[in-house]
Amino acid sequence: MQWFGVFIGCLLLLSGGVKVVQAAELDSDQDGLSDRLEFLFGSDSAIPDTDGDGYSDGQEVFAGFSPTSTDSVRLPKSIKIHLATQQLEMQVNQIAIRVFPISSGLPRMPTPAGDFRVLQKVPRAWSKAAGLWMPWWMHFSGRGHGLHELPEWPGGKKEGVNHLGHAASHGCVRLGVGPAKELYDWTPVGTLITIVKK
Ligand SMILES: [Ca+2]
Ligand SMILES: [Ca+2]
Repeated sequence: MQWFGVFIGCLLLLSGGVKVVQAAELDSDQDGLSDRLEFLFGSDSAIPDTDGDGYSDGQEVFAGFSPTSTDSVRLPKSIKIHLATQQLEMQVNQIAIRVFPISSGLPRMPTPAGDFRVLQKVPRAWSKAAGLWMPWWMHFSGRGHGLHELPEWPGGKKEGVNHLGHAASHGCVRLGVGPAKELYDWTPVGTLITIVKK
């Protein structure tokens, strides 16, 4: 029942507004990797395919490969969640490549801090107790906490689109339409999730 309790908790919302967390960044060579990230990954911001392997720097970093080497050594993917700022970072080699606004648990039912792993992925999880769909569900705590898109009723009505950027759930981490699926598709089972309070 605890699992379903968390599901229900994730549906309880407070008022608020969406934060803009990413400004447009300069991408001089139009390879999908900003000049700032090219600097951090050591690639050339004037050459779209720095290592000449046929894959652009942006493609390689997003997929977790080095843009400066043709060997097959992977750069680790991870997810970092900042509860204080209600932001989620998709990280490659511990460098944030995307930042999304989230909605985590209320103070009385907080999202747990610590290191976790993605345990299970379900494209569209059904909450039997609440009678609602949780799109792009990724379970991480072993106690029913997960990441998912803003929930939906069977009729198609969607909740909480204007509540991202504020703690509002009973422990889950909610993402907006677009980011939730992008994160789901990008994340293998077993990926490290680090949740910090600051
Ligand atoms: Ca670039
Ligand atoms: Ca390349």
